[in-house]
Amino acid sequence: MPRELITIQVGQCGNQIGRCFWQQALAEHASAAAALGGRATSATYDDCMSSFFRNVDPRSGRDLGVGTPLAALKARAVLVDMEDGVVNETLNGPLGELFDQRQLVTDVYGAGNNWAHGYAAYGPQYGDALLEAVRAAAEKCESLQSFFLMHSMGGGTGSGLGTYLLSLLEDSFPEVLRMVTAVFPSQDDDVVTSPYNAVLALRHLTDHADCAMPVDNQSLLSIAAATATAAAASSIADRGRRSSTGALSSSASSGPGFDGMNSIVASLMADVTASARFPGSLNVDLNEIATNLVPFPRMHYLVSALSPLRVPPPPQQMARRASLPAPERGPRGTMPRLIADALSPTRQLMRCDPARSRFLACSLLLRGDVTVSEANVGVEKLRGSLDMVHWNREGFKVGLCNVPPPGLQRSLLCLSNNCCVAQSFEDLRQQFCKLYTRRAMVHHYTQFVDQSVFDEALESVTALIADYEELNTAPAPAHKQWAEPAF
Ligand SMILES: Nc1nc2c(ncn2[C@@H]2O[C@H](COP(=O)(O)OP(=O)(O)O)[C@@H](O)[C@H]2O)c(=O)[nH]1
Ligand SMILES: [Mg+2]
Repeated sequence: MPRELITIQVGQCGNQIGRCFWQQALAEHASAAAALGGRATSATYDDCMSSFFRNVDPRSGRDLGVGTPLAALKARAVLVDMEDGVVNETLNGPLGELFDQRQLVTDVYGAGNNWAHGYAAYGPQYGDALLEAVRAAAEKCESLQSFFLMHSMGGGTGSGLGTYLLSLLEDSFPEVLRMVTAVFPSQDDDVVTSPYNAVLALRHLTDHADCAMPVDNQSLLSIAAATATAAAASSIADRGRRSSTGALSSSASSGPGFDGMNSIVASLMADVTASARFPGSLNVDLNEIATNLVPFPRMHYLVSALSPLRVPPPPQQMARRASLPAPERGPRGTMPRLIADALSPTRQLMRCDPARSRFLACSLLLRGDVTVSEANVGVEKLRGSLDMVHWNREGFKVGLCNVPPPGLQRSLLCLSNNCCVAQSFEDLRQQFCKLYTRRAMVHHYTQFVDQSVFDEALESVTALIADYEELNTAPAPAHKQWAEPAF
């Protein structure tokens, strides 16, 4: 019986990623789509869907159980933004009916890309409303397993209010896992205060999340570009039937450009939760990921890579009321290919190269038609080639979920708890220090918080980097040498 997850999307980035995520979640549960279109009455609400969705009688608002016909799906989600434009777009778009008023916490002014405004002003002001919305969602779960926070680190609302909410969750729901998908700014980010916001938020992510999957916009952008190229190539090869793929890449270039990037993050979240939702021969739920991949509480940053590239379903397929045709199956990647791609630095969702640094642990979450023995052969090869910390040489966690992502036969999500994240955090720390040595823009923050918060955040990120670096360079203890008898 799958356990439930509640997503909490905070700020512009969090809500735009959330929108992509819910589109993909609906596409994945495509067996329900016909009923969503109102044409088939035979589709029923099943266990797999219950992780992410409630099945609600639209007239009475009453929850209908597993096994009943689909009535109306509501997402187990809380939408939070202090500038309500993106949330309103979601509500007025094709996904609008997935959410009701009790799931929303919004204001109109925004946090001005200032972490301190989100954390210290909006936090206390909206803390009760946030908890109430989360409680309402939690009460509708039978066995709530995890919160899934989505936000950016570089702005004000997602970064400030998002991290404030994380400690509220820790206090009010200590037994529920706190997973986070955090979008880090690119080095040429438009938001000039983004290094401050990211480092200030990082301290709270380190202290209050159970597990975080950092992604950065530079990496997302280059993977999205590679995906668009792959999509264009496949549409040339297969022109007639897949002309819609071409429409997707042109909309990505004409729009704000975030759609393709956000869809990669949505795939990450779909894959990391797939094993908790769908059946499989080696199920790995989120608790097991946290248990196996996080050896020390603060060192909970998992670098992710998806293999193969995912071409998202065209927008018209993802509309809530549209019928979803059975996805076309792409080529069937071999295990060595999937693994090699997932370890390539060009595929990491964070600017990192895990294969060249030491692993604390590694997880391979496979979906589709991969057999246990194929997976074992893959892990065996990795065991010989990756640098694992000496006290966790067996630290591989493998998951096998039968249901592949739409459009693929098989896929791999590789999650690495790897010392290479230290370099990304060091780059961020240096950007922070460039501003902070001059105390530039600090006065915007000291309206809301004491300046000591800057020093504490700097200390926290410095210690985190040092922890990873120490593990990266620590020599393995020499094997005990048996002295040869002296005769
Ligand atoms: N990947 C991605 N990044 C975003 C998106 N929207 C904003 N960002 C990034 O998030 C940061 C700004 O934060 P934003 O979410 O707009 O601020 P907030 O609304 O105050 O939380 C910058 O680094 C932006 O590049 C999005 O939809 N996707
Ligand atoms: Mg905003």
